[in-house]
Amino acid sequence: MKNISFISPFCDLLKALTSTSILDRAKKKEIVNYNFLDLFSFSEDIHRRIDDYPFGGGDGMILQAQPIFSAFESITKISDKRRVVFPTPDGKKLDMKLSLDLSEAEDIIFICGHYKGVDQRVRDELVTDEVSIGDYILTGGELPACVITDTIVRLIPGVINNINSAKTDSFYGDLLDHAHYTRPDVFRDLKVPDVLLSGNHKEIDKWKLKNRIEKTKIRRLDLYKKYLKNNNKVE
Ligand code: 6GU
Repeated sequence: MKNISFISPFCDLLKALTSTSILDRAKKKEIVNYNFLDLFSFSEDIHRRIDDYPFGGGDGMILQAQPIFSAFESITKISDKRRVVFPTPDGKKLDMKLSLDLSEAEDIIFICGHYKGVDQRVRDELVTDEVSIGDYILTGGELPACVITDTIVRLIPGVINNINSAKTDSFYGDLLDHAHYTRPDVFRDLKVPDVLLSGNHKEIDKWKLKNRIEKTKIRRLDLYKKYLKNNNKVE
C-alpha cells in the first residue's frame, strides 16, 4: 500500500478532496493511505506560531523550518522509494511523464506552503521534487497537492477499473481525446455521428483517430507536430 502524506496548515481542504470519488475509492480498496500532518500541532512555539518575518525584509510571512522538519520527522517507516514534493510555481511543470514517475514511489510526502513563503532550508534539505501545475499563481500548495495526488492515484494499477480508458486519455499518447456520445442517438434534433451507430469497428476506430487528429491540430499545434514526428508522418 502506498502512503501519501500531507504536511499543511490547512489539512481540512486536503481531507475533503481525498475523501471524495476516485481518491476515496483508492483508499477503500486499500491501495493508498492518506496521512495528514497539521503544521500547527508541530510548532514548538508557545503561541503555536508556524511563520515569522523574512530575514532581509520583504513582503509576507515565511513558514519556519522547525514545524515542517518536526512534522516530516514524525513520519516513521518511510521507504527508500520516497518522493518529497513541494508544490511551487517555480518548480518543474507537471505532465503525465512526471505523474507516472511519481506514481511509482512507495511514499509520497507533500509539503504544502506558499511560493515565497517557506524557509529555503526546507527546500534544500527535505524536498526531492519541486513541482508546478502551470503558469499561474495560486495562493497555496494545497490545491496543487490535490491535483498532483489525483493524477498519481488514478495511474496506480487497480484504482481505475478500465485501464484502457486511462490509456486513451489526452496526453497519454500525443493526441487529445476524441468526442464521446451516449444514448439517446437523437437529442433535440442533435444527432450522434452515424458511423458510431454502424457497428463497423474498423470504421469507428478510423473516425476516432481522425477526430483526435483534427482536434489536436486545431487546439494544440505543439502536440500535433510531435505526433507527426513520432509517427514518421509529414504533412
Ligand atoms: Cl504548485 N503552487 C502555487 N502556489 N501556485 C501555482 C502552482 C503551485 N503551480 C501553478 N501555480
